[in-house]
Amino acid sequence: MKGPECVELNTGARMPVLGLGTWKSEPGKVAAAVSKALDVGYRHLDCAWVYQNENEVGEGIQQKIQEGVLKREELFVTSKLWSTFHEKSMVRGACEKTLASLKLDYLDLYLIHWPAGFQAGDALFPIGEQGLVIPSDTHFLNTWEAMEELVDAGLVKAIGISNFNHCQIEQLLNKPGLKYKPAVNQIECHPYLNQNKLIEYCQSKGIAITAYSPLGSPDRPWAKPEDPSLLDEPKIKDIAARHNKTAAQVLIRYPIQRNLVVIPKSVTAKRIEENFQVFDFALTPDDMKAISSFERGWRVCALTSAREHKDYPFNVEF
Ligand code: NAP
Ligand code: SBI
Repeated sequence: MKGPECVELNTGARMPVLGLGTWKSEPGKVAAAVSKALDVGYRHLDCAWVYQNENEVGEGIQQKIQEGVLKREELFVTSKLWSTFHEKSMVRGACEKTLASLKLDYLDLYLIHWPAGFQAGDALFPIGEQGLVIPSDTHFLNTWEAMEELVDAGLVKAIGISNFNHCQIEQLLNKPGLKYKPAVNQIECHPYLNQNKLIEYCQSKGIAITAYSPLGSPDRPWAKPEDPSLLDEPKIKDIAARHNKTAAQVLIRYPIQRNLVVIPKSVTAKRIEENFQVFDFALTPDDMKAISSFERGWRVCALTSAREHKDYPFNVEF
């Protein structure tokens, strides 16, 4: 079977432009979702320690490798270092836990999930008196050195970042003694938050972009009835109808035509299949322009409990 399209990373590795997201995928459903995705041709999975479901994601992977549907080397698996593990001494252990849960001996990509470090401990979001997250006294430049060691130890093929703004990336690229540049910045990106400036900056530095929440994350826990809804936008539905496609397929095709990687989440078999059927049509330049005009600076993942953190990424323009 012909694999899906890929982008080439600055490591020389190829990363499939479409992956399955797994945030909010319940442990009881995600193994079947991963199995279904691998059956229909997905070769890229987006995971994270904080999603608390990596063990079950690993069961889905394991099942399909054992059935001979695919070999490990045909799959691209990303995971992320959670913010409570930013101390240099904690990074390797965190990565090893993720590898054990996923039942893998290496990751294709390991990201620093957020630039801001949180107080170490059992709480994933340690919250202090003001309702704000309690910071750690770490800095991502030091955490990055421990990420580089994971590459040298063979635990991960590539390292990258997520939710970093361009000033933070500039700091990383200018770090004295930098050994490996980030391969990817994974950021929120959809027609309500097109991220033109940050994308242009990263692409100019050879850093690939993964677009998260491409459908506007309708299952985000903090959704309010008055929030805008991409999947219900009449103009997006019109464009979809003209191509005989669904609004979700248009929202997934849109970042692909911007040379981005995209990771829609679903645990519904029919949608997992639908979301993969995006390589048999093309949006026109007019469609692309119309879709980009929904820009409204609207974020799903603003992480407001960290808004006063010294390394909070969203207090600058991009
Ligand atoms: P999303 O992919 O934009 O939306 C997921 C929601 O859309 C789910 O409710 C899903 O429902 C529904 N859906 C999927 N396909 C659909 C279709 N064809 N028609 C109608 N509804 C559909 O949201 P997301 O989960 O926030 O983002 C995607 C992934 O990006 C995450 O899962 C995660 O892997 C990653 N992410 C990373 C970060 C970060 O900080 N790095 C932050 C956010 C997200 P069902 O599942 O019920 O089918
Ligand atoms: C979680 F598991 C819990 C909360 C939460 O809020 C911010 C967005 C995020 C994240 O950090 N990465 C995600 O994919 N979702 C998340 C995850």
